[in-house]
Amino acid sequence: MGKYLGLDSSTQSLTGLIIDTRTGQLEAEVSIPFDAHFKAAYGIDKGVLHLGGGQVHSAPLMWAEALDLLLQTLRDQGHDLGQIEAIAGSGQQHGTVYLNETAAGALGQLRGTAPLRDQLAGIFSRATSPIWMDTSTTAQCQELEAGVGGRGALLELTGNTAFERFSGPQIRKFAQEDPAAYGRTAYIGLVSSYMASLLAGKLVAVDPGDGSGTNLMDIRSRQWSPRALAACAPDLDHKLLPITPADRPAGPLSPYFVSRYGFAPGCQVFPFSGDNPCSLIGLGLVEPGQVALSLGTSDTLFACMDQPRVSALGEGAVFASPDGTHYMALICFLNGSLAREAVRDRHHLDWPGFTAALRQTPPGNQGALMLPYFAPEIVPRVAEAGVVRHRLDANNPQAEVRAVIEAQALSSRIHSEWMGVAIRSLCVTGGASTNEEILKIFADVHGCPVYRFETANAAALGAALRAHHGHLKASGAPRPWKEIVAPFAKPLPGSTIQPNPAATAVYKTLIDEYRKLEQAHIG
Ligand code: XUL
Repeated sequence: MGKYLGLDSSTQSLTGLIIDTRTGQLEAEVSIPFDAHFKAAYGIDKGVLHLGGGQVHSAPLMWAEALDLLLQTLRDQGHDLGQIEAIAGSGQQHGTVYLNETAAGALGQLRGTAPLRDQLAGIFSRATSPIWMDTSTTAQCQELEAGVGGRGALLELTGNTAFERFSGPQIRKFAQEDPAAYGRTAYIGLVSSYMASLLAGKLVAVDPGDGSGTNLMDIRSRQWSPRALAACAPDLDHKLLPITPADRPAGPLSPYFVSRYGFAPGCQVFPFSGDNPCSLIGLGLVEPGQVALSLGTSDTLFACMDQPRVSALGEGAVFASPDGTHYMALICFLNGSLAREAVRDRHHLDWPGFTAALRQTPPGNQGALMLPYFAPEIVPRVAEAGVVRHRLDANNPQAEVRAVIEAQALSSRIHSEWMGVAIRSLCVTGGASTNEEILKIFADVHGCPVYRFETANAAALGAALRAHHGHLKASGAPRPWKEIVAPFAKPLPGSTIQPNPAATAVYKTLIDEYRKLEQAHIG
């Protein structure tokens, strides 16, 4: 025993990860890529359906089929699912699932003799689910903000201004455009609550972490806001599944999974959360001031906050942490690898050449600065691409390389100030995190230790850790989060870089110069 399963229902795949908490090891990690199995049957491309006009949907029945396939694969690989004590999961955030009045009954009567697909095809009042890539709801965002008293009011109430991808605007659009189907909808849930419902064989509530991605949840009370629901769509308070604490067991696993895959009858199901809130746990960020930065195409910063602070400028999303007490901030800097690669290519460098340039140049770059907007930027909001150089020679490859990395580090510092959290440690993941010279600059600019973390799937790991934490608590032997995450979310050995005080002092002055430069160019 001591084994837990974490599932991650993401845009392009469903992943299952089993942890063995007695050994501190990952026992299994299996992914079902949707395109490889369901492309023809569901007409998807990279997991999604492009329906025109910015509408991007996916197919909830496909996610159910993927669940069967994933569990069968784990079994075929020889994993004894009977040893799993509890399951929790993560879902791509914001996506909504629309069920008719037969759903609760169908979920409760699942028989192990036929696949989920055959038994659940009739439960949807809308065959497809709008997901986070959908950008078609600008009008509904404005209407929702106006309906609760303005942009600032929605921000204060829910922790976020209205975003096109968030569930509230998506639900409103459906109610407006297809009132008949909306009328036939008995239950609205999220990707996360839908996947948990399949497992529990009954409708499972939404957790506050994913509830925060709807524009409909009061971020302080962690309950639906009647004001936001009323402004969103008719009768929504009756249709939307309730919110439940993430660590309250949803119930035992449906007998369907017991008979079909050999799970133990007592295996518990916990509410699923969003993929980002689960990643917060999977990265070990369970104390305020712990921050992670994923260096990918875009750079994404995750932070654990003690309070639901918001950015007046809309520079990040705020979600409740599924740890039950804290909050998470998510800030996306669009010009991540995009900008690093643009500089590398502009100067015909390879990565070793890029790294050498960082080694050959001093912290502070002798006052040379760059605003690295190679593409329009999300944080800070910059509508049009345009690189700004200040005391920077565009023909000097070394200075250019240092300028782009310093800009990214300074920007991550300046635009996370609204969190009101002193950053104590920075965990860096993603492609560029293997570059020690880049990490040194982030350590010096933030004045805190930086360490590397390697994760195939932080969301699925976070889900498995949530199952462990919830199971111990439900068994009357709770353990602090810090102890739960420690064996699995640890720095790569030897990867920790301490800040250099002399360089940190240089950056202290440069932060204000960079801020002034930004303000001069983007107001
Ligand atoms: C977060 C967001 C995405 C989705 C899909 O706000 O839209 O990260 O959660 O992963």
